[in-house]
Amino acid sequence: MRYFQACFLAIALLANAAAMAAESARRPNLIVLMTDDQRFDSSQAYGAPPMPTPAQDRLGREGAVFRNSFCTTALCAPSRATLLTGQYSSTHGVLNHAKTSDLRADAPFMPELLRQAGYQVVFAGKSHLPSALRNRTWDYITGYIGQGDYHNPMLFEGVSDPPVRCQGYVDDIMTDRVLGWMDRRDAGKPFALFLWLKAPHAPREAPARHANLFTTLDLPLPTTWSDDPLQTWDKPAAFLESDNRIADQQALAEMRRSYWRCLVQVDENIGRLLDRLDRDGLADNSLVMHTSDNGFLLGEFNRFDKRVMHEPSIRIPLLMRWPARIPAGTVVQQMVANVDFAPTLIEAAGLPPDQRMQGHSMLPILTGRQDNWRDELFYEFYDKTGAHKVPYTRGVRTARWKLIEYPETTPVQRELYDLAGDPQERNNRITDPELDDTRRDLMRRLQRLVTTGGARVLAPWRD
Ligand code: SGN
Repeated sequence: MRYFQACFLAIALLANAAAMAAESARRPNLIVLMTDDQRFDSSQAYGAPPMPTPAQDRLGREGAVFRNSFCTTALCAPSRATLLTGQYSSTHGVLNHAKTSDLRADAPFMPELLRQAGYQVVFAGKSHLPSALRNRTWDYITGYIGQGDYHNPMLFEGVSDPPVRCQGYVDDIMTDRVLGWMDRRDAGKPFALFLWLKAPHAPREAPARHANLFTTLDLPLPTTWSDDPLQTWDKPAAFLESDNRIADQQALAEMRRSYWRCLVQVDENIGRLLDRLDRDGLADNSLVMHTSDNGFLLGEFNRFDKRVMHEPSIRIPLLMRWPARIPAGTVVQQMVANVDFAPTLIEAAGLPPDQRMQGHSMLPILTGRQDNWRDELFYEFYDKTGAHKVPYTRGVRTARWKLIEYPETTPVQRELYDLAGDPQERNNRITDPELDDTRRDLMRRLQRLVTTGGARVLAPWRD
């Protein structure tokens, strides 16, 4: 009898182990492609940039295009940290680009949660965190400290060796290294791969093969370009006095040329990765997402850069393909934020939600399982001493309205836009008596988000 019981137990254990192995084999690979300062409308999947973008278009066509995707702070390091933790900047602790501004020890670190669940985890490229993520455990990590260089960059591999000078173009090398790792990976385990490219961040240098592109590019001026930008727009001093004005049309033309030139290789490198997934038969059960850390003003209101809460700065591209779960051609209209990305990856990996994360998995809205999605988006910005002198900013955006405030100004300066009638945010209606109720409602929402929204907001609430 004992003998039969033992046999039965052994068979049950084996069956269980086999089921677990099959389950883990089915878990999707997770591939997170990120660029730096890539505008929402810079691929054909969203807009009409001056070059073809076949790889990004393919992701959108074969998966989902999120039409309303936003960052919760438009700055590189805090935004990247939000993707990695599912938390707001003021909660995970990366507020700006100060050398001391790194993740709080108690912040959830999504790649580590995946690693503990059996994923191979790989990071390649720009993190912009002071640690360069070398204080974490990876199956493979390569990248650089801070902004890095485009040409012949100093790159590290592993967590302890010092960076060494490498020949070539940074985003090409990072992609090569990721493809090289794919040759060596353990095919019995799923992987989570973060390939975070440098382009099109300033000082925008394209690879030599594209150096002469767009020399004669002649684009119309942005519709909010003005010959007298300080008088034209009814915006508060906090916005007008930021140091982000483009000198003249010639400077704008040069900025646009270098910006678009830099993005051509981004699509090429994404294409190389997608081709490899095809070749290795991995495409069907891999979730591939492509996004950017923030958007970029490219001449709107005669300005450049990100940081501000206006649409070109906070809107980010988000394409997501996972043929096994997401129907091709899906278009998502709901407002999603980068605080939702980590919870989404965690759910896709089959893990329970991490209660410390402040966003929500987007899988239910992708598969039509959920109607009651967020109807407001919280924004915060804390790099007031960094480049361009943009003051502390916070605000709330709904599908129709946007309230922006600069909490350290006295009296508090604010902007209010009706995005339905004024998507370009030309008319600041903060003092419009017709919108008294709307303004009060948005102020209440913002106060609730600031005081109870879970973010450890730095500037207190003031009426
Ligand atoms: C950094 C900033 C850019 C900024 C340039 C130039 N990037 O590269 O936003 O335009 O400096 O600044 S950041 O995301 O790392 O902050 S300037 O002050 O010299 O014009």
